[in-house]
Amino acid sequence: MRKSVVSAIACVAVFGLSAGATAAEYKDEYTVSTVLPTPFPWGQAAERWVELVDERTDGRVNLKVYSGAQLVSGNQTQEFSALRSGLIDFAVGSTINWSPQVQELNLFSLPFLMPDYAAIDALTGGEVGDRIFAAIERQGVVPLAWGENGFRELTNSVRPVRTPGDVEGMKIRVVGSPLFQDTFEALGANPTQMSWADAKPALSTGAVDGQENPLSVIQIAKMWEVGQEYVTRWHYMADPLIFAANRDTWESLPEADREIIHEAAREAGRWEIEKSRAEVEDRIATLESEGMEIIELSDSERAAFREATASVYDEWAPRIGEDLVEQAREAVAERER
Ligand code: X2X
Repeated sequence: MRKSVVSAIACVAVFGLSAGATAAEYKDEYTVSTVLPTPFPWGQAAERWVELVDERTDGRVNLKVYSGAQLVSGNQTQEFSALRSGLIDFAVGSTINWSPQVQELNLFSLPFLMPDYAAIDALTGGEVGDRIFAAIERQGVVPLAWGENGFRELTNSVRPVRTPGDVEGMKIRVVGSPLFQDTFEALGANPTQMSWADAKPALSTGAVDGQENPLSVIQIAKMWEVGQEYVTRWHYMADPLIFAANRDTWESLPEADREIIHEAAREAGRWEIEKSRAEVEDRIATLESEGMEIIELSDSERAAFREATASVYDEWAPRIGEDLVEQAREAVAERER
């Protein structure tokens, strides 16, 4: 035994230097988890990242997208834990899906906090965004860049929704997030938490009457095919996407590659945000041509939903951090438009 220890030390002494000086050891493949694949903007963001990294590292860093949260058997709210533990190397994830592990991410789910794109940008691009990234780091994951799933709108198969009273008693599929449960309960609806994988089947059998997702998702997933007739554009919240890395994977990579991956994530994120915002009008036209009725709310109609969900702030601001919520409100109020 002693001899083997000695020879091991000798090996390190002989080969240690050269091993350190040669190229880092790369995995054959690094996994990138997403929920939605291409052609959803979310999947496109991840694919763009993969392409840029491939090009700029001359194939040294081989990222591969696994969509449908398949690396966590479709349990999208487990994605962050898997990213932290190393089961997943990289991810482009929604703030909603990671909020059970990172309380601060619930900020973006607060109803009617962000009225427009400028408000989202004021948060993600400012000190609030830095604080959110710091919270993710504290949870053991390396945040790299922002993307966007989009303003989430309400669809249903029952009736046009213009007032909180219209959603009363409606069975609504929501993501597995306790805050969403509270928002829809505050409206008098009957929310059911389920993964994206279960959402369309539940809509098509009529197990639920409605759901909420960005227009891109409503269109690409062809929600009209599962009986969804009405879309209410209430813009009650928008979920940013976050590009991130497992910490050990990140630290195993040479500094130069980390820089490339980081910059590629920023570029892919910016590209996807711009593109998905630019596509909204076309999406609406498609939904209309497929026979969906689009309900636009007036300011006062939207205010009625805001008032009906105000209790969510009382419940959630302490968990998110009162000062973070306050800082976010100020950043939104002072945003440049
Ligand atoms: O499950 C959803 O609704 C989705 C696809 O938008 C998210 O992953 C947050």
